[in-house]
Amino acid sequence: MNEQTAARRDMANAIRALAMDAVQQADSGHPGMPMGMADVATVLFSKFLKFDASEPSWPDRDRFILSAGHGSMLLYSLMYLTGYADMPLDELKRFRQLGSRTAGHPEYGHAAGIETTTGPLGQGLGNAVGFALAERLLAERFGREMVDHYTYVISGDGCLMEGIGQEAITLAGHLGLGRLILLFDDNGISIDGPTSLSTSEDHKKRFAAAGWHVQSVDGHDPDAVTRAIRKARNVTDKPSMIACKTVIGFGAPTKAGTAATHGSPLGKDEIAGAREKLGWPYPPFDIPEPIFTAWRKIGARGKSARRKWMQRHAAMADADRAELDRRLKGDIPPEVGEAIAAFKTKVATDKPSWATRKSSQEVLEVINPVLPDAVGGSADLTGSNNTKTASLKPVTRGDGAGRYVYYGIREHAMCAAMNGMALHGGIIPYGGTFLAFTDYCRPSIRLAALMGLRVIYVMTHDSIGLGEDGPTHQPIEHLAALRAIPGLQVLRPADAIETAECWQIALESKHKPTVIVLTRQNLPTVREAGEGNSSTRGAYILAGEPSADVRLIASGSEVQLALGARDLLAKDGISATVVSMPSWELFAAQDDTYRGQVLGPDGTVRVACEAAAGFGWERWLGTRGSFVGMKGFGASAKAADLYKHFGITAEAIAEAARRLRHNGG
Ligand SMILES: Cc1ncc(C[n+]2csc(CCOP(=O)(O)OP(=O)(O)O)c2C)c(N)n1
Repeated sequence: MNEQTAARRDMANAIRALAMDAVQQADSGHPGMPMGMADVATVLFSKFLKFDASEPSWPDRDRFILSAGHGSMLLYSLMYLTGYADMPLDELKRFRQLGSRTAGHPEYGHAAGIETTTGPLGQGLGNAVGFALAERLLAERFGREMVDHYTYVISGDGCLMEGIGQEAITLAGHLGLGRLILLFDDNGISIDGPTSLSTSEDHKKRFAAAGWHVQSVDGHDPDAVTRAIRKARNVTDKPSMIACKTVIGFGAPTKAGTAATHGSPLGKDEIAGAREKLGWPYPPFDIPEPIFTAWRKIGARGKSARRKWMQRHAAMADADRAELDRRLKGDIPPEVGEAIAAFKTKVATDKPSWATRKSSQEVLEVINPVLPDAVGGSADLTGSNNTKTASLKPVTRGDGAGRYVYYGIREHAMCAAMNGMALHGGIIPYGGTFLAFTDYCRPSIRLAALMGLRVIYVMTHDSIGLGEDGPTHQPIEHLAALRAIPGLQVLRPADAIETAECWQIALESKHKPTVIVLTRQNLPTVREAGEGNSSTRGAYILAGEPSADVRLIASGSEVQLALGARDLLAKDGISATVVSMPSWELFAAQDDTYRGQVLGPDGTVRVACEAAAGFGWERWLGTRGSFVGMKGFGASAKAADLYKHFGITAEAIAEAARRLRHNGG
């Protein structure tokens, strides 16, 4: 073995040792994957990855995504060895413990240098498509001088078996994302045992069929891996997949190559045997000086590239530099607020009867020209979600100047890619499908909420009001299910003015994802433009006096029904106040006094109405409340017939109020 080979082997063994020792100390975790991929990762970091460990957020760094998030010790070891300030050795020793930066799976925000949260298999691969797409779009705008980086992603069999994997692979292939390089940990093992138990797929053929450049190497031959990555980088018009044949738990004397190394500590004897087999006689967590120094050198290797980038940044034209900086900071230009205010004034005069999906499009028509950060799209429902505006050209394989992504029927990958774009920075992604199909988006929406990302979901056809498509398409429990996700804003506007306000809230929420819930059917304008943005408080009094003894609370398309019920009650001499509640989360964040003013004191008769499941509404109803809504699935019919059939009417709301008043004395 020559000197260079020996040094590389030692560097990879440092990763192996840290992974097995940290997992052993924590008495839980996954040593097999880091031990298997240590050689590949050593080649990637030492020869190719452009990064500077002292500046983890440098915008033009290459991105390294560990989609196989259970192998978190691979990432943590690399971060420690290369010198990330947030990853001292102590953090490795506290792997998986409360308050450490080394959670079981990598968590975005826990340590600078973790690019995304991974663990739910396939998500990282979907994110990587978004990262690579963002890179391409920004390079088109700001030039290769300023935006010139690769996205590397490590996926295992799990990521490739997951359905989201297929969506992500075909989307990346279709768009020809040449700077996306996937290193497949081709070890043939998952939790249950050999992958032959559950799959006989030829991944290489599958990737090739999706338009990827495909190679296959021995993942323990650093020279072969080097050649393959070099080749992949030179393929500019296709994403690249390198199937790296590896042995899971490489070095473990009896367990290597078996599922026993996947997700449990190796045990003291096996670790002692591995130390011997690998030629690593050092104590746990001890990295000998020359090996440590070699790794630290790699961590500093990107410094000169970063300095040169800083010089180019300083030399940019002032306006371009200001724009790049603004976009990377994620600030919204003031023109957006002005455009929204002007829109509200106009619709307050015109009082259109638009579906809120149409209102959303009209809002986007005024926002998109002044917000170049916005990149829209839809999962093959562009004409239904109304997500495309006149100024947006499609993003295509040959043209990165577009700002509209035809995601195809790939809801899950769309949402995962949007997470990647938001994480990359410089882009504000929004994308649409039907509200019922948030079920297909939910895993990525949940991660956007966990990470605190500004991703905007345009979810139309939001109730039985969509009509004849019937129960499969009519969301029932979806509002409740989305409202149950911590940190997610669910906004359901009642008319064009609230729709504009909801868009403003979504755009100004730098660290929160937002679902904007919109109707297919037309709705009257129920609001005046007013001062400021009333929707930011989540709920507000739309009509009536705070002193009235009945509160009628509704969101979206049912606000008009509450207004109708108020008129009916007035005929009986009962005064009622209508509360429009576009957002539970924003209302819950108000102080008690405000919430008390809007809902009235406890004991107030409150009737809530939403053409959806009532699950959770008791939160706002108090001791004398009732809910008018759906009790089961919908049906296929005209919207007006369905509202009558399911008893979601102004009459039903008024009747519920009368009954509560009567019962309560
Ligand atoms: C969506 C999802 N389903 C299931 C799991 C549980 N899980 C974690 S790792 C794993 C097996 C992954 O196999 P592979 O990618 O081959 O990893 P390796 O065994 O090579 O480490 C499973 C099923 C998960 N993390 N995410």
